[in-house]
Amino acid sequence: MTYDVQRVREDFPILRQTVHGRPLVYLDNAATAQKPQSVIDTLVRYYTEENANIHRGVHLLSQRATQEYEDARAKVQRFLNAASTEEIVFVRGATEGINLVAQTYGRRHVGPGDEVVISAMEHHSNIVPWQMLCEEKGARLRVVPINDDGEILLDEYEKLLGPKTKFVSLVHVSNALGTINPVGEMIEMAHRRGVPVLVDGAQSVPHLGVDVRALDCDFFVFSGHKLYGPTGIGVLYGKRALLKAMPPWQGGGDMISSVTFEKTTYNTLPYKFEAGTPNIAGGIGLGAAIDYVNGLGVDAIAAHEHELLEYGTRELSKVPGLRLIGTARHKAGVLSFVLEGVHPHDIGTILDEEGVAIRTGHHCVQPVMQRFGIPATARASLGCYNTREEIDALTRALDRVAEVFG
Ligand code: 7TS
Repeated sequence: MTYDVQRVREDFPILRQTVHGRPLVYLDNAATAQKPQSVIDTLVRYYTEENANIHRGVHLLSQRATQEYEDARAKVQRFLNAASTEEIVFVRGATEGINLVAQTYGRRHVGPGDEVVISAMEHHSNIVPWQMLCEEKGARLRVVPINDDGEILLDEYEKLLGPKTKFVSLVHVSNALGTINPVGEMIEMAHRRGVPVLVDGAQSVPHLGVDVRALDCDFFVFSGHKLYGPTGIGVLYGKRALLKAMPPWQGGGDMISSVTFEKTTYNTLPYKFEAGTPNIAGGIGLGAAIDYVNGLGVDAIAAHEHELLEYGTRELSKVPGLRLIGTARHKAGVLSFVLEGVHPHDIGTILDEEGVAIRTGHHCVQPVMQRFGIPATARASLGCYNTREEIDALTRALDRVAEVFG
């Protein structure tokens, strides 16, 4: 079956609008993706017909809301190929998932003189929580370097893994460079030394098929809003045995099994990590987003985006003075670039006037910018609804930038 991108576009009502009098060309999917009508309808239906708190009511609405929320958890479990719904913890997003692991597993297992290993292309959300932990514990953060194409140096990684290594946390797909990291191999290398690994899948889940059991990662996090779902909902996957042994993080309702002033016992998995009323609509909306993505087929989306990435790479390379940042052999749909003599923010502003939405700045990866000796990049990032014509609109708009600054 061929991928009918025009059909896909019809599912996204926001794409019908014009911006500054021009058709919207949305190329900021790494920041957040747009929502299909089915996800929007699910949220409206939930609030119109079902809204109630979950896991507590005997009344019909509460039972329905609980059922839908738990159905969504099962969809996530199947989507990631996790062994059980006990391994799927709903959180606010990738950021909260990483903080949860750092503050529970990390605090328990990382001590003075120990080391936590990350890569040089981590998003700030996979740097700062580990830095905070290391500071608190007197431990050391070690960083695997990358080459000029934006690829991890595996032999350097190997050298960093040692008896002091207590944890490894790696980004699957870089948001700034597009690099797809060989996380399967890197997990195997860590496991040979008995070190657990967290994979930050914020940018991989929307663009590649992810199988947490095939990867054998110990933890995996992603955000719903980059997967065509709502904001404020995300997932922490953890292997059951690890989650079970971990202390809870936040205390409150729903995460307990019984409370007295003397002693509290905790709820079973995954509820032990879900204190307080969660983002119920968000969870249900994420379930609808997963249905949507499954309907298109993750492999079909990946193939479409890959074709666009290759086209975009060719077309952008023809733009005078343009330098692509992130030229790894294995890449997902991210085109980061700088233009000689033009600040990325000026590129962003002129592109916006042409209706082209991209992101400019450091993309929450300041160390990557330092590594490449640049203050910022302009970044076009692809989604399931982008087209070749939109890449052409981007290059045309870049010609306008050249006119203004030429
Ligand atoms: N990890 C990676 C690789 C990311 O790209 C992001 C967000 C996060 C973690 C954090 O996700 P959150 O949903 O918890 O905020 N990346 C971007 C971006 O590239 N532009 O805006 C947000």
